[in-house]
Amino acid sequence: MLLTHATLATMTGGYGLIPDAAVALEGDRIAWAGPVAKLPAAYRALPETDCAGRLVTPGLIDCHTHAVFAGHRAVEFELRLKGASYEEIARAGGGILSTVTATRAASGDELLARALRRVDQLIASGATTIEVKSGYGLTVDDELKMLRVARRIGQIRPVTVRTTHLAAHAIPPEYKANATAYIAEMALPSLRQAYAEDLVDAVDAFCEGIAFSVDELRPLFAEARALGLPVKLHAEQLSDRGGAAFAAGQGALSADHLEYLSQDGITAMANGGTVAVILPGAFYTLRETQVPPIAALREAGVPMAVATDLNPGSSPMASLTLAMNMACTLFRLTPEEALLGTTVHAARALGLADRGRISPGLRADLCIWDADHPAELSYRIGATALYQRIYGGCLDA
Ligand code: DI6
Ligand code: FE
Repeated sequence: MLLTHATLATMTGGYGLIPDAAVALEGDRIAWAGPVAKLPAAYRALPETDCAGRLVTPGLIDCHTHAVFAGHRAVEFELRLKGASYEEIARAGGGILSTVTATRAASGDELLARALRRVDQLIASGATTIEVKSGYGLTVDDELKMLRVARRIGQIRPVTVRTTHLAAHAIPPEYKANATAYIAEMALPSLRQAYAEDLVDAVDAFCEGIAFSVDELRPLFAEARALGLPVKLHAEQLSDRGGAAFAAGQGALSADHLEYLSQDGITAMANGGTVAVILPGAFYTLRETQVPPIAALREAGVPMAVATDLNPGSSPMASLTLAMNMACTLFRLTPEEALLGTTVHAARALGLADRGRISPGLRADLCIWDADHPAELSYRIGATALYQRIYGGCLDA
């Protein structure tokens, strides 16, 4: 396939804009990209799609979602608006644990049907790669059930799914407050079994006062390392627990949320090459007031990714372009940083070297937008400017 007359944002060195560009695709790979006037003769006979000046970007990447779950938490939304905090609701047995109850009761087929509705919204916002976490099962069988559903999504929809084991998301009531026993008796065995069934691409945990401490998570990250799986961490979302520095010290792909990140945490992330995943949907939903230290992250050269955190509690949002809008308006990312955050840096946060830019040899995952400047993707509020999507070299039907 040959795209012509595109306004191309290659995302190499910032936007990497090329006006009146062509992109040649061979199979599921990009073969060539550059000005139409310089298109090599070898590609001129390919079947042509005229983009008529429209913006073409890499397919977007949502590197942090909890897209598989049952039920909803609208009642908690009401409680928070009456003054209850996310932490108070969690400590009273609601929050994540109420979604655990609903998810345990649901069959794999039910979970899949519900997840597909959300994933279709992500796809409609331009996603071609998404990450999906477990973490609402909290038994071996229910965590595996979630991961199997996540894998099936990638088999039946034109989207790459990267799965993340998140058994260390909350402590279920059967373990009361015994985090150490929960990690030893449930999180580690479920990780080993998920690995044995090839259901897991990475390991995540929630490091927080209402969840797990750094010390409680050490055995889990040690097991991940033994299995050769990369780690990442929900860190410094509601308080500074030293999670980001711990994760960076373990070579983590990313530390995510980061509203309460310290300068020590920033330095550790810069040294560790750990991506900062910014999740403005959770900040917005929880009416958080402490903004992540964006200027200091930028100053330290820490790459910033932007994701939806799609989940029923803190971020019921299924649009990557809305996440980009919020990252700009709430956190003052530039629109260029926001787009780098859902392409180049999101790919890095997933450990994927074969996507996120438009460059020969990379996957032919592209979005054609009803837009002529890349800042438009961040500027509109919740609009779907997607015109056509190309996944693995194929235009969506
Ligand atoms: N932090 C979050 O924002 C999500 N998970 C986490 O560790 C929220 C998950 C939920 O509230 O259901
Ligand atoms: Fe999350």
